[in-house]
This record gives sequence, structure tokens and C-alpha cells, in this order.
Amino acid sequence: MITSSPSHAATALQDHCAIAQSWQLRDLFARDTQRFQQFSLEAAGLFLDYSKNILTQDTVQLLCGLARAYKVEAQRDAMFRGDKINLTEKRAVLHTALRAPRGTKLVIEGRDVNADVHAVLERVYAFAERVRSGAWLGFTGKTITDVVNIGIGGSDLGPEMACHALRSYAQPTLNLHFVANVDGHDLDAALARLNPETTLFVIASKTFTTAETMLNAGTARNWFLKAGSTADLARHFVAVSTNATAVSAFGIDTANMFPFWDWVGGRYSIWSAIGLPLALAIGAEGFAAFLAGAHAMDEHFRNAPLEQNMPVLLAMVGIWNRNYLGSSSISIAPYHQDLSQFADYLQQLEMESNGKRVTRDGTVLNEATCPAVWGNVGTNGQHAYFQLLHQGTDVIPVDFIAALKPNHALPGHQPALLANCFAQSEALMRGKNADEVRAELQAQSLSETDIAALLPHKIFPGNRPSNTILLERLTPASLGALIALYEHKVFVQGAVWNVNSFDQWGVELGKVLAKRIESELSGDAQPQAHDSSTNGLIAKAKAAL
Ligand code: G6Q
Repeated sequence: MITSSPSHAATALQDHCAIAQSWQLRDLFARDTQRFQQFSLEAAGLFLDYSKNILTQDTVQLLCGLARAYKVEAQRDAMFRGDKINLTEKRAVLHTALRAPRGTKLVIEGRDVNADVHAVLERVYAFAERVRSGAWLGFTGKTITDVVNIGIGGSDLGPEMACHALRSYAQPTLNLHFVANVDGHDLDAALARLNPETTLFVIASKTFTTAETMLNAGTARNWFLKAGSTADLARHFVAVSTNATAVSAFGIDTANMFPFWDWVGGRYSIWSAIGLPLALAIGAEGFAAFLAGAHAMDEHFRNAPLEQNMPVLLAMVGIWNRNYLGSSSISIAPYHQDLSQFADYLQQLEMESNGKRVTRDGTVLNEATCPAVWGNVGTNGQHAYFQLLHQGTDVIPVDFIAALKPNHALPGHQPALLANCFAQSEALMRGKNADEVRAELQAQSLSETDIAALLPHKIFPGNRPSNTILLERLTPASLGALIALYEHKVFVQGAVWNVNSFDQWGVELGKVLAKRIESELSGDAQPQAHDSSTNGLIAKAKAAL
């Protein structure tokens, strides 16, 4: 295999794209009855159909050539090996080590990472079992009925999404709540439904310094102390963090702290002790299956050739749509109610990882990086924004995600759901041309004048790309594989865009300014130091507070 330079590979794709722009998906399907077989594959229990993208085998070859030119395989191996690929933070990126089976050798800076990971997992599992079985008692001797995870960003989105996705597997006697927002409405609404005697708070923060989490945790502690004593805190507050000193200063016994490591990025941390709420919900066996599903995808990503590598293909098709065909956003459409938070989760995973404007060495990029990621469950989205997907002026590729078998037993719903999912990708691909619309209107005996007036409104341009990802059923293992698929997609895209996917400096400026404004809001002096808009808004708030 001859690997060309990145610029050669990109030029070859640009030339190819000049031709591909005239292709119609309808024609590609008409010409090749094997298209579905050619552009689909199975890995780690997931099935990906990417045939409804504007591409041929040549396109796939050229895209894999681009990935090779950017040394995606070597970059992937460096990540799995524990090299410090997060250059700006000088850290390894080892979420894959969190799901490696016991006994997988990995030594980083003299520490046996696998032994550390499994030692914490044992503690997480043992604690989860004590709470689930009712052996862990609150300060008045009652069993725990409610768990509140207080955390934000990566310390919230993953556990909340996964607990919702796997609710069919959850212990029904344990209610899970997630509080993230510094907006007091969030915590207030949760506390209003809770009894301090039967509530367990999980304070989840890698740094244990995040302003929102610390404020919410402090308020929760004060709420608890109206009922219990400081000595009782140990039965109702546990922490997940890398910062033992801050956990202890907050008043949580470090015996009740579940650690993780600096090589676990927030948005990649669901596999670590940050997944404690999920372990509480689905138990040790379920959590182990979740890790095993992700590990199966890791093995596929490490070993499959690029042309048959699901994360690589998902990533490179995304790059084709973004950098060559010019789409600026992608929509995520899970046809599964339990995945209702999956688009939000991917929004952070993709946009915080690859929403970057400079290369790893700091050079300003000329090409586009991460598209905006958004979406909602089908069929709800069909009655809201799918109009724009079908007939809007932007072409927005869609990832459809569905499970073949449901986790419920209600008759009739699953065929209706899947029919809608498949119909949407067919409609986006085929569209409806002027001849088809005219024939339809003529069949309804409309006058020629009415047909002429209606016709342009009823045309669907079609040729709009989509992927369909099928799961046999949404289970802990298939959810693990699905998340890992997208993590590795993000990795491959970051490798080709040549950005650091593992830092997030873009969230810092607002944090610093908010601190200053917060002190101005509570102080006496009128704000002067900002622009007139910010000064004006602060003054209005001061008058109201
Ligand atoms: C994720 C980000 C970010 C982080 C939160 C919470 O990759 O780093 O979303 O998870 O800011 O941080 P803490 O866990 O430190 O509170």
C-alpha cells in the first residue's frame, strides 16, 4: 500500500469530488443492486449501513488514503499505548484502558494501569451492591431510595444518558436524579421530591473545583444538615474525583471517594467511577457488560483494516460530507425513546473534542473541522424539524440509530417505529422530482393552474446523505459498543483534521469573566469595566437582586 502525503490525498479527493457532485443517490442505487451489501458492515454487534451517502468504492479508497496519509493507524496505536497525545495538557488519553479486561498489561509511569482500574471497579461494584441490596443504610436506619448525581459536563451527560438508555435494566426501587445546572431551579426541583433520610448524593467532579458542582454540592449538604448531623454526612455523600484533598475538605470521608485518573477526559469518563450512577442502576453485571461492549469495539477499531473499520468509515464519510460536499451540521436521530439524550451526549463528545480552529502545533486551520451536532428522537423530530432536512436550503447528513428488537412488549409499536426510520432515510435519499409530483397531482384531478402553483412546494430534492446504525437490541453491551464507535469516530476525525481532540480551552474565557461579574453582582459598586451592553445588563440585574 503506497501512502501519499496529506496534501496529495486531499487533492485527489477534491478532483474526485468535482465529479461526485453531479451524482444522484437514486442513480447510484439503480445502477448497482449490491450497493447495500457493498457499503455496510457489522462490528461488535452493531450494523452500519452507509450506502445512502454520495460515494462509490473509489471514494472510500480515496478517503482511506487520506486517513493513511494522516497516519491514523499510528496515531490510534499511540493512544492505546498511553502516549501523551493530549499535548496541551501533557496527558495520555486512556479511556480504552478503563474497559480492558483484567490482566491486560499496560504500565504508565511505573503504574500498572489495569490493576488500578480493576481495583476501583471492584469498589464501585461492591458499593453499588450494598446500596442496591438495601444493606447501605441512611442515618435513621432506612434504605436508600434516591440517588442524586451532582456533576456537570462530562461528569453528568454520560451517566445521565446511559442511565436513561438502560432504564429497562435498572433496579426499579432506586430513583436516579441528575443535577448539573448552577441555576437553582435544577437542584430545588430535585430536593423538593426528596427525603434526606433515604437520599444518597454522588458528588461527581474530576477536579472537585468546578463552580457549578461545588455550589450545588454545598447547597445539598446544607439541605441535608437541616435533618442530619455532620457525622451523618458519611452515609449520604460520596464522591467521584481525582482530587482527594478537596473531597476531604468538603467533608466527604475519602473512604467514600471513588478515584479516577488525569488520563481520563471528562467527556470520555462514563467508563470510570463517573459511571457509578449507572452501576447503581444496572448492577455490577450490567456495568461489566457495558464495558465489554465498548472493549469489543476497541478491538475492532485496533485490528480491522481501514476499509472495513466501522469507526474509520463513519469518520471518513463524515469528513467527505463536511470538507468536500460542504455540510455544516449533522443530525442524530435515534429511533429509540431510551436514547433520547444520546444527541446531547454526542454534542459534547464531538463538538468539545473537535470544535477547534488550530492544529496540534498551533497553526490556524484553513479547512472546516467539527460540524454542529444536534438532534432528537424519531419519530418526534419528524413532526418538528425534519421539514428542513427534506426541503431546507442546507444539506444536513443524518445518523439514524435503531434497535431491531424493543425492550417492551407492546404490540404494533416496533414495526411502526422502524417503518418511520427506514422511510425517512429513503425519502431523504430518493426525494420526489417534478415528474413524480405532477403525476401525483394529476391523479388527484387537480387543474393545471393548481398543479403549477403547488408543484414547486411538493418537490423534494433528495440526494441527502444518511447513515443507519442498527443494534439487535439496546442492551448494556450494545450501548457500550455504540458509544465507543462514536468516540473512535471523533478520534479519527481529530487525527485527520490534525487537532487536539482532548483539550477544551474554549470553555475557559467565559468561566473567568463569570467569576468577575459574579463578584460585581454581589458588590456595592456599579460595574464600569465592561462594554456598555455588559455594564447595562449587570446594572439591571443588580437592581433586581
Ligand atoms: C469534558 C470537559 C468538561 C468537564 C466538566 C466537569 O471533557 O472537561 O465537560 O467534564 O467541566 O468537570 P469536573 O468533572 O472537573 O467537575
